[in-house]
Amino acid sequence: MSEPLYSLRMRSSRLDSHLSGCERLAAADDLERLAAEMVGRALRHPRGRAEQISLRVDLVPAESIRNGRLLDLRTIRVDDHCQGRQAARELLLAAGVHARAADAAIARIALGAAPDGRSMRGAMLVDAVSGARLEADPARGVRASRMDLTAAAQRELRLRLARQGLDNPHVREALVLATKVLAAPEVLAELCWSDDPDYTAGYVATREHGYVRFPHLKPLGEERGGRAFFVRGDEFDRDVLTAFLEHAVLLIDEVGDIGGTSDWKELPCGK
Ligand code: WAQ
Ligand code: MG
Repeated sequence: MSEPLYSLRMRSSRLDSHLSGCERLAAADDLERLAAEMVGRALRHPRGRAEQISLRVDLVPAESIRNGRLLDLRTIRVDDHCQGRQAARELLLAAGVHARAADAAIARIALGAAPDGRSMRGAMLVDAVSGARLEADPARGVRASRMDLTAAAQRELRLRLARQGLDNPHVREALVLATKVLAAPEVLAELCWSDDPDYTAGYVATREHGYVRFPHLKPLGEERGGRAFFVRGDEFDRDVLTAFLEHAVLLIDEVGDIGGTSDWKELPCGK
């Protein structure tokens, strides 16, 4: 790797509550444009205009940058969020998450996983067997950052997503985030749905099936969303995993398969 990169992290809030966040990697030449884009996004969020915006920029040394390949993506057709959550649950079980842990995580995201009943700023760490929450701060959770696509991979991804009608920032950023999260060996699976009231889709990411989207994991208008990273309790060191998710630098240079939409039964599950 030649060129050093900057990590950009944006976090915004409104009415003392988390509004949005975004994390990117950028070469020096792109830094100003990306920073302006992030600020613009916080000012035009579907839940209202940000009242506080924090933007943090850190140089990441070239030698710390690892490359990788994006998870494959596919969409499973579901009629509504009840069916979507059922399908997401089955996929989590197929990845080795125990039923009580999957059910607990779904229920917590649905009820607002932060102590005040709203969405967290980051993700829950969930023991895949017991369902216990393991993150140090239940309002903040753990935030994955320092991951992005190379310019060439970004172009290729946008082309492939556009063919499926999916080229939007939610999909692009979530796919990159899930790829980094699954790069941690102690993470078995991730579950996510958006906290934006106008965006009902979510996904389960696992090593075996990749990034599997469900068009409905919550009802339209619902503001509670979140993420759960399911970890194997026996292999898990919270500080090591948190340091990896927050600090390891992943620059994805290879795009995975971007598949179409299929019915739930077509997914080869539980083999
Ligand atoms: N690290 C950990 N957790 C995060 C991060 C992060 N960098 N960013 C957001 N979260 C958590 C936080 O609890 C948010 O409330 C929640 O995730 C949702 O964040 O169609 O838009 O940015 O394939 O609203 C998924 C489906 C969309 C995309 C996800 O998430 C698709 C989305 P949002
Ligand atoms: Mg959001």
